[in-house]
Amino acid sequence: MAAFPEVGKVVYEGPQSKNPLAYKWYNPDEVVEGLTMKEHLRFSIVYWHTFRGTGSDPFGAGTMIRPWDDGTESVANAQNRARVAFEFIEKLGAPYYAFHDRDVAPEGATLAESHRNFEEVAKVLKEEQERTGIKLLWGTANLFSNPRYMHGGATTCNADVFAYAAGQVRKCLEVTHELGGENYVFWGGREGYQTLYNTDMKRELDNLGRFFHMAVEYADKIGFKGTFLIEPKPKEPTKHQYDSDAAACINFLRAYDLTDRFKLNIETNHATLAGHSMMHELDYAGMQRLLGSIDANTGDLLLGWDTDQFPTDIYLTTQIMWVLLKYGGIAPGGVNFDAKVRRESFEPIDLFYAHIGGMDAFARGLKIAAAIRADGVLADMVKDRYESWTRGVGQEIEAGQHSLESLEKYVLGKSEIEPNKSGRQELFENLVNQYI
Ligand code: XLS
Ligand code: NI
Ligand code: NI
Repeated sequence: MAAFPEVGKVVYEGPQSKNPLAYKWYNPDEVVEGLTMKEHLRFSIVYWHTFRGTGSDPFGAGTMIRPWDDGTESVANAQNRARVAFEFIEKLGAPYYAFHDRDVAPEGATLAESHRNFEEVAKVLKEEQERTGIKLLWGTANLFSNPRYMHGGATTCNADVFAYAAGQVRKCLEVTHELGGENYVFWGGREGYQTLYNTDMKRELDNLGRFFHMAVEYADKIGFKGTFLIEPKPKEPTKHQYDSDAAACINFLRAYDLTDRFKLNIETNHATLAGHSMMHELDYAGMQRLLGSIDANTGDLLLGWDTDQFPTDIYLTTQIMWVLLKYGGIAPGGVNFDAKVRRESFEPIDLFYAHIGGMDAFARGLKIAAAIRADGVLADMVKDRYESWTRGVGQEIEAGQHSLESLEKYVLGKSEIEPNKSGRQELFENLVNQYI
């Protein structure tokens, strides 16, 4: 029996359509800069928010109506839910999904039982992947929900907990590989601290580096070729998350010699919690060739936590797609909707509205970014801004031909230096608005 009988396949009807269950902008086969929208955007649906989110918050119980869910933590319920998830993803026409081990299958009383539960549900995931052609963008292990991880998984003070986390990640890597996962994510759940008074930060970070090397070794052993991704986030649940932003993550990867296998999964709401824009985080990772994938959502700038809202702001999606195009696209990563419907949007149909809106916002951002690039006006203005580096002393400096002394001599020998040019920020902003 269908879980969403009132919804058929969501199709592109164009901007004039008034159908709330149709795409206005996301036209999977439309070609932009030589690739189809489907290939550019590589949309992925998250299992945790969309199929496990209950709508509960610290002030009240869950609100979500999910008629297919019997409310138990049984394997049979998890298997049934998996089939519902694929019905949903298939109707949306999204090519990928992503999960935590504990979203898809219930945790058992022992690690062995958890592994068995995971295997039982993975069988259904595999069947459904084969039936629908939907693929796994990434898997990840939940090393933060169970109370055993109160001090962290790979950065815990308790060596047995580190061992438990290792066993859990080994299994999750095995299942991710078995399901053809194209990436594997580590979001640093409780890898951080609440106070430095009780924390040996050096030891914790060394252990985190060690943990990641173990993951790489195991991946090599089983032939998993996917990209490993770490996901920057500055706070929540810990006061200070070790993977605080793109720059901190990249420094960590370099310090522990992991850059050949790891990249970053950048999330909008995490960027803003870190006091950066998403565009900044993407550009920073991109310029270092360490941009791997994105978690597409948005925060609320008036709130200081990870609200994980669906992205609908066209400026945001334009900026994201602009940077992704600049660095040659996101594959084998994707645009993964790490977003949840609001507690008050409790009906199953809201899941469709949310994703359709997010996918349309990204499709529009892609088209706008491509138009800006095709026109070249902005790029030319940037080029002009840095024009002094293409000739004379600028060119010589960049060619490594100068020292402090030679530059001092150069300036002393001139009657006056070249005047500055206006930054023209307002004009740049006006130009972007012409394409929105
Ligand atoms: C939490 C993270 C999480 C990761 C997956 O803030 O965004 O959802 O993406 O573990
Ligand atoms: Ni995320
Ligand atoms: Ni998040």
